[in-house]
Amino acid sequence: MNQAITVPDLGVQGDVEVIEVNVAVGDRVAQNDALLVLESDKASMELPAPMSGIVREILLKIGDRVRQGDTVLMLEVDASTALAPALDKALEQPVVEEHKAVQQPAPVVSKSTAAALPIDHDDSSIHAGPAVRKLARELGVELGRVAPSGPRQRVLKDDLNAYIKEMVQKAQSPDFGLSPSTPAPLPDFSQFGEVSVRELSRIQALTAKGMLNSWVTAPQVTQFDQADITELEQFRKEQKARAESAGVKLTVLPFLLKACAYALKALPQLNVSIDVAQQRIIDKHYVHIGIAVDTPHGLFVPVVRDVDKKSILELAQEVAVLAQSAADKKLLPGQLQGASFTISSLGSIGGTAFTPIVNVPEVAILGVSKAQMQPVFVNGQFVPRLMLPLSLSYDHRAVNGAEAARFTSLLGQLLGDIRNLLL
Ligand code: CAO
Repeated sequence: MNQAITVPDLGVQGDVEVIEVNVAVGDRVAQNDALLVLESDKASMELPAPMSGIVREILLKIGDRVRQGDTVLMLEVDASTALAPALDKALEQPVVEEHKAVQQPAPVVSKSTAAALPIDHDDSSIHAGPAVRKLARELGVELGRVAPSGPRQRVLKDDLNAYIKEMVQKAQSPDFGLSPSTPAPLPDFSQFGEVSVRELSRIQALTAKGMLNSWVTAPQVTQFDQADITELEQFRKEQKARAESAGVKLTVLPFLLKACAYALKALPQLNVSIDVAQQRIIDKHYVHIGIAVDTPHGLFVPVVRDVDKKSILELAQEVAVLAQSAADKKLLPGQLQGASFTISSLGSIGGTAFTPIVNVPEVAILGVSKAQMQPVFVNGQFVPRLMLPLSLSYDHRAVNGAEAARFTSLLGQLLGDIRNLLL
């Protein structure tokens, strides 16, 4: 049996515009499925199916204007539901969705038409139908966050689905959804000039992921300082030949390792991890220091264990072995784990300072730049001194600025007179 579905009393003067047609000829609709969305100058309304059936003919299109009594479509009504008592009840007691901003008389319905359900234009003027609003409420989605694609900035069900899909993808992405925003797609660079494309190596991909994780997890500050290593350098040069005869290349790095181990024991606040989720600090009673090693395959950070218990020569030897293993891609997974602090030395390359990124879950990293001869004012006169630039980045959730400044100043004292390391 075909039934003409007509526009009910909308409670508005004159005609209204059809802004959505939600069905097509041949569609099966259930009772209360949205057939159309109508919009007056005051409100939008969904026209729900008064009964279930199959759409046989649609008599209007988007943009048409209709008024009470106009036929909207022909519905082939299911014999079983046409006479269902529930239908009578539904037609006599229309469901009216909350309608905050616009005062609207309750729609009057007849048995040949269903109630048009007013759609609220809430305080922030978000346009969306009752079904979309209901779904958003159930899923806890703030409709204001969903980009609308419907006419007059209307949020459609597809928009809500797209938003939810994007959120789920972000949460499941390799960066754990921590990325502050999804990067914009890259332009086609070939329009600007010749380009070629290379795949990221595994180590480059891991480094990128680790850096992003550190960047978005730890609020970081960098403390700059300088250490006077004039005497240290003199001592190093004196010992270099002796070290070489033992097969060891003696650079500044093992001294830095030793000084950092000493400072980490003296100021253990920098030798911790912070666990914000569990509201606790984990104090490390060991001193394992990672060394950033630059290789043609990418950046590796092998770990020197128990730095506080090893001699300068032992440390020099171990760094050389680890750096060679990194270059040969022969580091074992265990050699890349367990650091409680990191040193990144760019001193052999150059630069005056930089801001290293904390290797989370560690809470501090020391960046070292190139030592330079500088005039330093000592006892009333300028004297040439070899000054080593130090850049200590720290996770400000776990380390206070004062602690960081004490740390670099202690490093300055230790490196300024390495006899301090013996104490
Ligand atoms: N100031 C001045 N000279 C320095 C110096 C400094 N801060 N640090 C090292 N040098 C000197 C060394 O003393 C050595 O000089 P000599 O040949 O006269 O003895 C020379 O520079 C070369 O040192 P090196 O690089 O062979 O050895 P190292 O112990 O200083 O460093 C290693 C070892 C593995 C850390 C280094 O080779 C390396 O890979 N550095 C890069 C680390 C990096 O990429 N960090 C960035 C990470 S974040 O992107």
